[in-house]
Amino acid sequence: MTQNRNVHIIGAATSFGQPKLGVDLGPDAIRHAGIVKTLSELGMSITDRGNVSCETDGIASQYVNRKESNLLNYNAVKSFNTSLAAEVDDAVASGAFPLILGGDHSLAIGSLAGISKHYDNLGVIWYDAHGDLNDSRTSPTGNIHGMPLGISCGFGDQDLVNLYNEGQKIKPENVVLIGVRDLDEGEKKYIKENGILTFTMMDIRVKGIKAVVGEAISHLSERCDGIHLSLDVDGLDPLETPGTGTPVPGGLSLSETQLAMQVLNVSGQITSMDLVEVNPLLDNKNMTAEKAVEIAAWLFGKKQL
Ligand code: B3U
Ligand code: MN
Ligand code: MN
Repeated sequence: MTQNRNVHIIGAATSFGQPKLGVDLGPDAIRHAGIVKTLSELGMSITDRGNVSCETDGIASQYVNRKESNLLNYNAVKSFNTSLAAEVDDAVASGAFPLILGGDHSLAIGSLAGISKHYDNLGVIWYDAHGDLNDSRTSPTGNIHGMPLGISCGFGDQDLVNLYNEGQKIKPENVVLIGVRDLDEGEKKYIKENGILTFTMMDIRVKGIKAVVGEAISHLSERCDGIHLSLDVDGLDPLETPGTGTPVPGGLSLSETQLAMQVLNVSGQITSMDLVEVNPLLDNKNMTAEKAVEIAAWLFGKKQL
């Protein structure tokens, strides 16, 4: 397979999945850092579909709109992701590679709902410091950005599981976690019970990122008809990407991430991507958005020489 060169950028300007202000400005920060120009210069055909608009309860209700006791902004997350899923579905139906810019990671509920409709067995590489496998009972925060991978696997709030189309969107055996170093107890249990292929930072230190990404690709390409890359910039070390809401020390370096993206590019297997958790209000001179552009460029074939 060679990578699809027709790329549709979709802005997912949401901050509803967590409480910090500014992550909804992530898509525009990535645009200001030159995503369209950079990918165009690599020979991609780029369409920027703008930011997804949707009816939500409004920012003022952000801190009070809870279903039950502990799912922050539940209604807004549901409504936003329903609109996002339709937009992503439309991009894939038109034959494009959807590149979803975030925005907090709860947006993956909608992106995976829209994308998975087009595959029998979608694989997912989750490049993140976190597992994002909580549900309302295991979550220490009630923040839905810590839940999208679990929800997409059919675990947790059933209205979110069934969002856009009925049922589980991906199978746990089709998921690979890369870069994790901050897992909650319930997430560890879920990983073990469901046999999710997981590469912690320690595994990466031992094996090297090139071997890890190679294993991820061979695990998924055997069984999957497409592979979605969901890349949370907090997978990288906060020294590289400080503009993010929940930084965790001891992460991947920029050059390891470059190598990871180059291996994925050479594989030709990646069919869609989320680039999430860029928060310009927490950043230093937009450097995190600039790194996000670099990361996308390597995935789309940028070479050093
Ligand atoms: N696991 C914690 C923290 C967290 C998850 N994802 C992010 N932070 N970005 C939680 O809230 O579920
Ligand atoms: Mn995440
Ligand atoms: Mn994370």
